Amino acid sequence: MPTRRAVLASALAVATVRPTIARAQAGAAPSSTATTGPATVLQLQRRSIEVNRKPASVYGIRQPDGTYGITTEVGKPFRVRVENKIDQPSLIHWHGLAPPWRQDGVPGISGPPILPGSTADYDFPLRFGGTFWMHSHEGLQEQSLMLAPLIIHDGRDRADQQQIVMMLNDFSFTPPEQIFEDLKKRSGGMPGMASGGAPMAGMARGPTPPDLNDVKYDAFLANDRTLADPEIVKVEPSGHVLLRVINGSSMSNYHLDLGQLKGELIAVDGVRIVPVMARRFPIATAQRLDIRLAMPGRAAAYPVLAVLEGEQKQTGIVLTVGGAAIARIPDTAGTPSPALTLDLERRLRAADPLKPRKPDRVHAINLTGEMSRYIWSINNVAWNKDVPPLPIAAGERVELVMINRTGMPHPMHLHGHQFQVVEIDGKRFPGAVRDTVLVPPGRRVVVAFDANNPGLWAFHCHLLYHLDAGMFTTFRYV
Ligand SMILES: [Cu+2]
Repeated sequence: MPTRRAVLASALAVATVRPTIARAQAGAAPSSTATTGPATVLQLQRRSIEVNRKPASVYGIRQPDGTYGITTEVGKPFRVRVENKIDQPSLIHWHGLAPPWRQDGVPGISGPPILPGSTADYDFPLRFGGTFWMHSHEGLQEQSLMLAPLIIHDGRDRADQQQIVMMLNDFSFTPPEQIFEDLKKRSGGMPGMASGGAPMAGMARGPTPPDLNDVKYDAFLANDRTLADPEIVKVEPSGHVLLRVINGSSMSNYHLDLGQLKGELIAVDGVRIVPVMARRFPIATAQRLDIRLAMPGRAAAYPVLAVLEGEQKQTGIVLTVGGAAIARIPDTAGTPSPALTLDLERRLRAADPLKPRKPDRVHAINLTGEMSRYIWSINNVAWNKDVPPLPIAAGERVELVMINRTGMPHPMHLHGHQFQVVEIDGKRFPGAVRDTVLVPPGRRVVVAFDANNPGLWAFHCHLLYHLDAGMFTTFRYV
């Protein structure tokens, strides 16, 4: 009898010899081409944008008509053909969706990369709506903007509501491979960075300020633009806006600043919460915020800014009512922003929480690292292909107890499932259901999820260079 592991291993082996097709697995509802029409084509491309008045060669994910990413509807199948038009292998992850595992888009985990000139097909049902995104999980391509919005409309969308997508990115003219090399080289003796990886004795919280932003970027982009030439969006006087903010940055957390506007946060990571009103919201790497805005009737320009955590750098878009003049907005804020905290996270309540249940399995997830060599790890193991998956079993309620024993915050992302934040620093509460949660230095965050999507799933820090340096592991169940 083959073991479960052997069966899965052979499934992976099959995937490697059929390099271009990711097929729907058991669990995906069959789709009918007669009723759904042809697949949406997404092309992985090179393109050029202008940053700080200089041309920059980046990647993009576009449909043949130029549309970035996908906007679709809940209940429809996700029928997509990805065409690799770049000169490198690539594979696209549907961040926040729950596809069959072989269609999850993580090279070596869910399937092989798509070779240059090849295609891969995807087909699975969309069971929930919200604000999601897609990005390459191959190498460091995400840093070069191999990413796009993935919006799924559902009953939350109002006919009288203008939808605005705001994609945040960090940008460097230095190639990502060079950035990574520099991080590894300079972490050794750099003062102020030494605390980054050393496992802390106990839960030191306080005297040592956290290390933030270990990459110095040339620019921060909102919808590919800086504040020198921001995107201007016309909105109706007294109109209703649904702002979908996606933090597609590789390494950057922000405070979203609505300025004079007050926002009603209705969803995080695409999932409904009990609404929260505020003017400022934290957004960690890979997270999303859905914010309803009731626009004033008065003609004016309303900047929506994202201020880099711990810094003055900012980016943003401008909403204009009634053709108001738009003043130049500086790309630095007046004062440095604080580090992101869990103050909002612990106030969030899921609109549709998990059914209360004792966990069948609890995994201790220590977030660990060694800053002197720029090695990041989970339970002191830096990821490599020989690391065995963490065991769980189908049908279980699983809890992950994450404790950050490093000096840097880590936005932790689970593939293929949505989890609920159920505890922060020892206090239980029915928090937000989401797919990425920030674990600041020294803090303990517990999430719960139901093992209802069998396969081999990635779980990792979403800071690109931390992920690449080893803060990555997997879960497996059949
Ligand atoms: Cu990290």
